[in-house]
Amino acid sequence: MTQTLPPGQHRRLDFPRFGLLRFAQRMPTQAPPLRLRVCGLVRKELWLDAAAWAGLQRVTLQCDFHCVTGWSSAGLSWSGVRMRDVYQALIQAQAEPDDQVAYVLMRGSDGARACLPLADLLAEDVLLADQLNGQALGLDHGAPLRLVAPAHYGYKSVKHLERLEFCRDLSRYRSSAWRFMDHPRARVAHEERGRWLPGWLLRWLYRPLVTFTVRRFAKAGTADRLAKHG
Ligand SMILES: Nc1nc2c(c(=O)[nH]1)N[C@H]1C(S)=C(S)[C@@H](COP(=O)(O)O)O[C@H]1N2
Ligand SMILES: [Mo]
Repeated sequence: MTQTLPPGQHRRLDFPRFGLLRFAQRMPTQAPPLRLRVCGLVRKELWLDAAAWAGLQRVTLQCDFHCVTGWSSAGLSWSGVRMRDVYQALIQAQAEPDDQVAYVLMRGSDGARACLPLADLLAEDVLLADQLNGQALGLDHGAPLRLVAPAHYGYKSVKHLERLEFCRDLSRYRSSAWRFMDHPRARVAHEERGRWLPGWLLRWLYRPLVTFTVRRFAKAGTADRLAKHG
């Protein structure tokens, strides 16, 4: 947890459900059992479930969360397993990714997509999280499993994670958002909000959308729960 925020971020006291507007309505109705497909440039496809990483060390990580639109939530506590451990203990051993793999494409069960360089995914602070602030992860924040990559803008931290596709490059990747909004790395410290346009401009363009988006996501989440669970 940091005292000062990265460039262009302002603090929120809550941690709102958030994303591109079209995903507001697509929250899964029930968390399916955790099942993560590992595919792409691998010798053997793999489906990982909770039993598969039962032997891995569980970790809890305190960090701030930074959305590309400019809001940050401080001091969240995520628990799960390190992506690095999953990669080294399970994926390398059982799926045998090709030596040329440089990127990983991620997909959530609501259809949201993101990519990151493999090297970024293997950083010490990248988790596959199933708990937030000591509680099982709720549907609003990505149950049953989400990525948490605190050094990158929130759009890389895919919720309801169901697929990791290993690739040589980004030629097969279609981003969820317009391309100018999607930076291949999106490092917060470098203000890599998107491509082609400078960070300060994107920040200024996004800012008016935040309140509206937070309301839409909150409303869709609540309506969904009421419809499904009475
Ligand atoms: N599957 C999925 N993952 C997603 C999103 C989404 O809409 N769907 N939104 C992204 C964005 S833009 C942000 S800021 C964070 C928000 O996480 P939260 O809803 O848990 O606050 O999730 C990211 N991961
Ligand atoms: Mo975001």
